[in-house]
Amino acid sequence: MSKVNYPFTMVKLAVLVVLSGFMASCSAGPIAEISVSQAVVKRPLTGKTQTVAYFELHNNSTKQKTLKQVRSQIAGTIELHTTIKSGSTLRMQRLSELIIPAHSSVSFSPGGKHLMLFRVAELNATGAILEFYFSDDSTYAVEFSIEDY
Ligand SMILES: [Cu+2]
Repeated sequence: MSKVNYPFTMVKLAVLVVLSGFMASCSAGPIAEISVSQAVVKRPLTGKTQTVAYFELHNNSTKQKTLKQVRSQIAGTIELHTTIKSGSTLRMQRLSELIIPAHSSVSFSPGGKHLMLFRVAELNATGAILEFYFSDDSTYAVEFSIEDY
């Protein structure tokens, strides 16, 4: 009997190990619906209280997400801006919201979309948390690094 059961038990053990490995990866968290990479806040120039932030915003979900607002303790106000070319001049335009289609990314980078931070205190730290608010009431706290221009 034991000679028959032994290999069977081994198989069950192997399945258990695979399952517990799977569950461990689940408890570490499934891929978040929203992720942010290359998140940088530029340290305001001396005497200035406004600055910009850049990042890549990834929608990893199967639904479109609408970014409504970004807030942080380091700034009085944060606006979503895009850059519009009119003739030969570039000018910034405020966006009331930003739609990120399912399974896609939006780049906030120099010359394009960016976050505009107003009433920024002196930034001596190397990082700051910005909170992203979406229309579906989901919010994400994102760690930005603070870098010089
Ligand atoms: Cu701007």
